Amino acid sequence: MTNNKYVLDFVQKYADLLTPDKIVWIDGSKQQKKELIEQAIATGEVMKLNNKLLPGCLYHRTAQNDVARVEDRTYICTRSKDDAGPTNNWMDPQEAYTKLDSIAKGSMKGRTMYVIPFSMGKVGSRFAKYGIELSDSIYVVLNMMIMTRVSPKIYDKLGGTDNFVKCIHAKVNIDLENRYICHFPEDNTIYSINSGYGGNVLLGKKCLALRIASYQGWKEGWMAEHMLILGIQKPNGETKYVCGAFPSACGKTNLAMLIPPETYTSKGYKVFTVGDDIAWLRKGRDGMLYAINPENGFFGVAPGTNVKSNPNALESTRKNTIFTNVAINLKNNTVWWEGLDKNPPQKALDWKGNPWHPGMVDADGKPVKAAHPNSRFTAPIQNCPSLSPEFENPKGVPISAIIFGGRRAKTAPLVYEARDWKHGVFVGSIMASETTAAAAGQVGVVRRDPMAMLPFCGYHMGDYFQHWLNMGKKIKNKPKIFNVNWFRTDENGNFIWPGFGDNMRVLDWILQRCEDAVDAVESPIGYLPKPEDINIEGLEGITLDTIKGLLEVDKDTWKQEAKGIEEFYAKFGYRLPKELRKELKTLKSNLRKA
Ligand code: OXD
Ligand code: MN
Repeated sequence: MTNNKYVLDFVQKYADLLTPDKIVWIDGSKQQKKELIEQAIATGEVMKLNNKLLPGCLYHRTAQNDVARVEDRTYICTRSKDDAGPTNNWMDPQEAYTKLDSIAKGSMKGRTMYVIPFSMGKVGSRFAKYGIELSDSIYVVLNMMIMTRVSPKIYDKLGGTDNFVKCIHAKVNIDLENRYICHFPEDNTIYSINSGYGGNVLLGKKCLALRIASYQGWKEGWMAEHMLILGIQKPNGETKYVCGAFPSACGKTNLAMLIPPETYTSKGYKVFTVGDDIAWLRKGRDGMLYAINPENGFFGVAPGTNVKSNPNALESTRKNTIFTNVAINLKNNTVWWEGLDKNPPQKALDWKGNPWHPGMVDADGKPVKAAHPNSRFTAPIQNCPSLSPEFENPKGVPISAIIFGGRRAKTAPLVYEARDWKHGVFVGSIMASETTAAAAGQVGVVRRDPMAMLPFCGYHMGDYFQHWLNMGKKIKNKPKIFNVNWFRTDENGNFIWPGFGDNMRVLDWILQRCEDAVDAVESPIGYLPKPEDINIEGLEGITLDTIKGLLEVDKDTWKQEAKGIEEFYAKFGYRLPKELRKELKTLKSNLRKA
């Protein structure tokens, strides 16, 4: 497959350690894929679904102790502990290699090791980064073939160099106590053991495209961000692009695939999806910031996805998709999950493989879920009806606005604009979400999640903030930066803003601000819309007064917020950029004066 010495040495080194019975080099061909699917069906690793209703779709169940990313077992292994920073778990690289090697040693005996060459970003583009993942899971191979560009062309592109991320995945025995997801940014290496769940094992995604790439971007002058990318085509045919960073489970996939309300579609507006989870950003020759989505598929949360909440996502899953930990409808061998429709299957298997029926309760009388709340679909991006025609553009798309957002019941208004790039970096750095009643534990606990990168930044977050500030100095035509909050609640705890497609109304204001087409009002936290500038035409139950309420900035709440920010910032010590300290001072003084 290749003569590249570095690739051959890498494969040999781990073959010697893990001792697989066989090594299979993945060539990206249809024939090989077909054979792998047949093998995985024969062993029960995957199941075929109804080929008429869900052509080419497969089903997989993970181990019950292995259903989500494990942040507490995820490490950044830099030589100096300080370089991983206060927001990451750290392990000494030598200690980590030795520990993981000793756990994984010999674990592929009786198994096959697959060698998966993949690219994040279009092969050959200036954005692209290459990786080679070794894995003993056909499920991983099949998922990587959807989520990334798997191709032996990557060996040609390497041209004899070691310019690839070494990714090692060994299932071992899916032992939670010995599960480790380790990143070695200084060695361009990822090492994941004892898991078979997506985010821990599809190493191109969170591990490479965010943790390792954020470090590479820092060193090389670009950015890897936990952001969706969408395009808004205006009635005159012009398309403007926006990136948005939101913590996990805040609706990024829904926003990326938004269908505008009638009042916009009737005028000719259209929204295009470029990406739903990750953006890589680089300065373009024209001084604008350009973004690509380095992925090639969606690894989306199934529950709650339905024809109303996200028809584009649902449509994306109707063919050649892998479903993980959803329920099986035994009547027709299709899939179901909570929130798909109001017709749960009368006879089903739940995500654990147990018989399930509607209304089922456990021994404590609690409802039994058919699908795991974090059950997923892995869908090819080309299936998405709203996919942007620019998705494959190797140059990326020019970004007009960056949006940050979180889940705040009271603090943040529906939308506000940062005064400038520096202030925008501050706004991103103070991003936070509150725990909701739906989650176990206390309600309203604030979790700071700067730029939605808390679990994904591969180096010291203070240096990361500085990198953002430095990028601002390099980009001549900087995107404007905004913060949105779809989750403000009324006195009964109900969401006030309808969200989903109606978020287009907020995007509309944002675009108008980018084009200097509308005024704004100064406030202690940044620029706010004039309430009448948020289009509420055709929106039932929302009046100008509702919008006024949604845009309110309560001084006392924000004084509390400033205290929380100060405490959070204290973690970063001398590595917190002085510009951000200054922004916090400005916020406090604005609140005093207001
Ligand atoms: C994801 C996440 O799976 O952010 O995208 O957790
Ligand atoms: Mn994500």
